[in-house]
Amino acid sequence: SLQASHGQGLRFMSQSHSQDTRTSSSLPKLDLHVIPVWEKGITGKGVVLTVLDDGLEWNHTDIYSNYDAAASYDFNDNDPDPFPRYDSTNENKHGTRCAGEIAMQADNNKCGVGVAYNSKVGGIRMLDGIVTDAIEASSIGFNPNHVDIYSASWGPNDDGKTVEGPGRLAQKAFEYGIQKGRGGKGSIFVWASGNGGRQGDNCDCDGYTDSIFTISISSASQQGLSPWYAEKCSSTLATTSADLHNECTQTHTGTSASAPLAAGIFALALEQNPNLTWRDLQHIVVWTSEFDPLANNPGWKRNGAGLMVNSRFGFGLLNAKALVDLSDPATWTHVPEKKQCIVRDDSFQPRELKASGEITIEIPTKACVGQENAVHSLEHVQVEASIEYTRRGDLHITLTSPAGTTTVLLAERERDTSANGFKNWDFMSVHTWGEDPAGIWTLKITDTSGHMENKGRILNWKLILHGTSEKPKHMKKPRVYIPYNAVQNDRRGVEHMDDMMEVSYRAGVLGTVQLWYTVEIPS
Ligand SMILES: *[C@@H]1O[C@H](CO)[C@@H](O)[C@H](O)[C@H]1NC(C)=O
Ligand SMILES: *[C@@H]1O[C@H](CO)[C@@H](O)[C@H](O)[C@H]1NC(C)=O
Ligand SMILES: [Ca+2]
Ligand SMILES: [Ca+2]
Ligand SMILES: [Ca+2]
Ligand SMILES: [Ca+2]
Repeated sequence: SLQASHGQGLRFMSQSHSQDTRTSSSLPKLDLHVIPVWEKGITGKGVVLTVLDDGLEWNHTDIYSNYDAAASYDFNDNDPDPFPRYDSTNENKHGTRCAGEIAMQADNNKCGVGVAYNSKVGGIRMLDGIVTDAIEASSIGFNPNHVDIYSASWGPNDDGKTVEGPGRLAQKAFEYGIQKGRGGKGSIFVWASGNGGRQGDNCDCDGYTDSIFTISISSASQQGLSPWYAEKCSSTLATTSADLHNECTQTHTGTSASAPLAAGIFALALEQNPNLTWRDLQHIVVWTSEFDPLANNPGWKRNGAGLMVNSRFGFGLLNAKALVDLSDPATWTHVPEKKQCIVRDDSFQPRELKASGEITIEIPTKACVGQENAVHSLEHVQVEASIEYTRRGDLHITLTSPAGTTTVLLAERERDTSANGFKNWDFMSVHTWGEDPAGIWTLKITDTSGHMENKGRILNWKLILHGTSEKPKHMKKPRVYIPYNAVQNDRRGVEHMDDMMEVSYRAGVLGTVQLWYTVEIPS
């Protein structure tokens, strides 16, 4: 059974992180470039979001005018009113905070302003009780021709030893949303990558964030580093940093806060171009996220398509202006039809693995060349595998692409002593995005734990290549990375809006970046 552990992690965290740690106004400034988008008049109009969480205080003075009852439901009590349960021991304010990040009203002298402050926002109350597959499915699939974007900050227990993904019904709801949602353009599912860092968890073992249908968002700390609660994995697409300060929320941090901030930014892109498909949006995120503000972290690599990627941050920090500019319907060309090429070896025999041992499987492929489903330009890659092992958390799995990009598909988890292994688990990576998959892939499984009693075997595997036969138009020229300081200088002078609000992101100390999302209402 699943637990709402990301949300609970956040609640714990926001209590323990209540101080304002900004140090100096002389720090260089960095932002997610939201204000230039607002200045173009793009504020989320016509876009509907919902927050799948512990409820929504919809009559809140700063949310009420943007509240959308048709994007709301209470699956814990089975009624249309998602108002949270408040009692002396449990303040379910998480969903309300997330919705506030997205759509707090501007120009009303109350609280702050949401990133997409003219969007409509609803709440699905579903975390305040036992979270069943049916409740998840109902939430993920709620009113998919009305709701454009779903924001979720929950998943399997973040305890560092769970391996779990969507159940049968939730998986069906994702597939339905992708195929039929938004009039067939595909529901946008924005997912937090998890808060289990302290438990040695990593999101390889979280089938929600690992899904190709979700846009997984990680967070950067105030110092522009990977925070203590963050999880690493190869399915994370991008990063935000969200420490909200305003009159109504002291602080609100963690990947739980990062996902709704990303959802709000995606609402700006959908106002600019409502015709974007779910895959258009993933491509645009990949192509416009900023590596430079997070460059001082370990783990960056340049993939075979020239894209910088990191298992802590995906393709980097979201840049709202670049994202909206690339979405412009006057210039954006839909990415070509999705193709899927499955590579398997029917003569494969189970291979044994022992402690200190290594299994290397070479996978030559022409990527279905000459067939209707040829893939020449990659999006997601999955390795579906069944592995038996006496101690699952000691396994380390990497995949190296023909272009030489090595992705960690599974990192060790100290607390995961389970002997259950993986049964047809989909390991997913976005790190080879844009590469040509033809050539020899290498799958490598190792155990360097020194636990000499360990043993097991890989029973079967298949490599699933997702992508397009034609290179998408925007990728025909190489991605150009602008050095961070240039971006920063470009932003000076647009930081103050003439009306009510200021949003600033402050950058940091010791060559690292300190990020702040500050919302102020002048008196
Ligand atoms: C919202 O509704 C709740 C429950 O009915 C009530 O206690 C609260 O005062 C209301 N808030 C506002 C701002 O009206
Ligand atoms: C979206 O697509 C429809 C149908 O192709 C078209 O009529 C409309 O102009 C498009 N909207 C934008 C903003 O491009
Ligand atoms: Ca209710
Ligand atoms: Ca406000
Ligand atoms: Ca996790
Ligand atoms: Ca995902």
